[in-house]
Amino acid sequence: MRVDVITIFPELFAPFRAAGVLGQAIGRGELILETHDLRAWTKDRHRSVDDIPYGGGPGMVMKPEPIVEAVEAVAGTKGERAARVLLMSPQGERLTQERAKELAGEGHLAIVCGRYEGVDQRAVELAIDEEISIGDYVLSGGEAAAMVVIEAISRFIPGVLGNPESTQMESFQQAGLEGPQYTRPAEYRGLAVPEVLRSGDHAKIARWRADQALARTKTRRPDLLRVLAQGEER
Ligand code: JA5
Repeated sequence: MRVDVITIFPELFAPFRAAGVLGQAIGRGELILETHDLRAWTKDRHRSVDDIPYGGGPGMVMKPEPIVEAVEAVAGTKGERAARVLLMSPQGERLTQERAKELAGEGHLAIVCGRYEGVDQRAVELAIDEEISIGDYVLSGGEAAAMVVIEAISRFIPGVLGNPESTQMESFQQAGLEGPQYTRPAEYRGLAVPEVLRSGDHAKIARWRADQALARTKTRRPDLLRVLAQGEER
């Protein structure tokens, strides 16, 4: 899979690309992640990517030309697009595990990261296939949100995770939360690992874990249980 990111801060992605399972997947060529400095598509002396808003008001708006030309260079023109083009935006559809899986099925994604107060609507209409939000909070730009999208989708790329069982587990558990987890030592600062986990009784352990997961979901995310009970869209 290939992901091209268009941003005025490509340097933000350097440590992200290098670390962990994502870095290993890039090293093996399973994921190609390229960043592109939006200012490369500016033509003025100051390499401007923003301008004042029509109609007045505070802040600046991203100019359409650099974004449209960057997307055309990276993903092709709208009729013959090589990539699905996303814009990180609080106005977009919310990212879910299901949506991440669908996006991972695209061979090629381009992700545009906004800054300032937002993007000229003509750029959205001409260059963007889909706006994606990661949640209802304000960020200063799309870069951190793009990293969330990339990390979520990368986990579906074959070979990215060492242990395919853990993705499967997570997708089974998608409807609910996981329970508590423990590693050694058996006692730490007076807090003991629950005896059942040290019992060796695997059936009993599985039941205990399921109970714990359900109890935690009931108290912390009752909305997820309604989804489970009714099989409604999440
Ligand atoms: C802000 C100029 O889903 C949370 C998000 C917040 C936010 C995103 S996505 N993009 C931007 C942005 O600000 O481009």
